[in-house]
Amino acid sequence: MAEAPAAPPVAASSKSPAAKPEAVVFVLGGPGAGKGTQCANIVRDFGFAHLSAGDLLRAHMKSGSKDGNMVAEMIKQGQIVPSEVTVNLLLDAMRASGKGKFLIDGFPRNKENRDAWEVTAGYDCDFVLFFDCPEDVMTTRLLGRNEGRTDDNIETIKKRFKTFQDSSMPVVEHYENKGKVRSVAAVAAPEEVYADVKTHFAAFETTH
Ligand code: UP5
Ligand code: MG
Repeated sequence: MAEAPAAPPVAASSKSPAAKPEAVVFVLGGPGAGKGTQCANIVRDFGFAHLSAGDLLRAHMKSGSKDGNMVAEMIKQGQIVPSEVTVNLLLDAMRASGKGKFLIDGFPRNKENRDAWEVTAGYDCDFVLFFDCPEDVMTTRLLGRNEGRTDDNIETIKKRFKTFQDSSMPVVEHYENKGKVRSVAAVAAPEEVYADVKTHFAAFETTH
């Protein structure tokens, strides 16, 4: 008798909810807190796929898609792109990766993002990895990055900080109230920060 096919790890269509993948971690923290830097370490040691919502949006804006100009302008203004665009990019990238463990970097950034994720994906994260970093440290890092990002200038950085405080911190607080936040001080050198990050993933692996 033929075996029933295994359920896909993520939505077969980005419009329909699917079974929850093995692990979904939202990685949050202010602009320049070190989310992308630390995600690379987690990928290397714990076998996660890293999906940066910002990277996906930047690729989308360069792809000539019809809403590309809107996305480009919103990033330059430090504003949060409408959830439908971001959630669909993330779910498509998850499906394309063929992996079952995901770091969702820089998302959800506001309540609308979080609600749209729960409705469209159909499941919540396992936990939130939060990088705690003061604005002066983040400013120095962003101004020294030199990767040609349209938002790494002091005017946009100030707007990004305001958006983060007004819209994104309430998301972190929501998850704090659910006991899902694993917070890491992000000021030290990358390898020291990672030592803390690693303890959270090692603990997750033993209990999950
Ligand atoms: N660096 C890193 N760690 C360091 C350490 N411990 N010590 C010293 N230096 C350190 O790091 C930034 C810089 O600091 C690098 O040069 C690094 O070497 C150094 P990085 O790891 O890149 O930090 P990260 O937190 O990833 O910073 P990033 O600028 O990517 O964060 P943002 O949250 O601002 O950017 P993101 O790409 O996620 O989003 C950009 C924009 O896209 C948003 O402002 C918004 O307009 C839009 N967006 C949405 O609308 N919706 C989304 O869901 C996501 C994004
Ligand atoms: Mg980043």
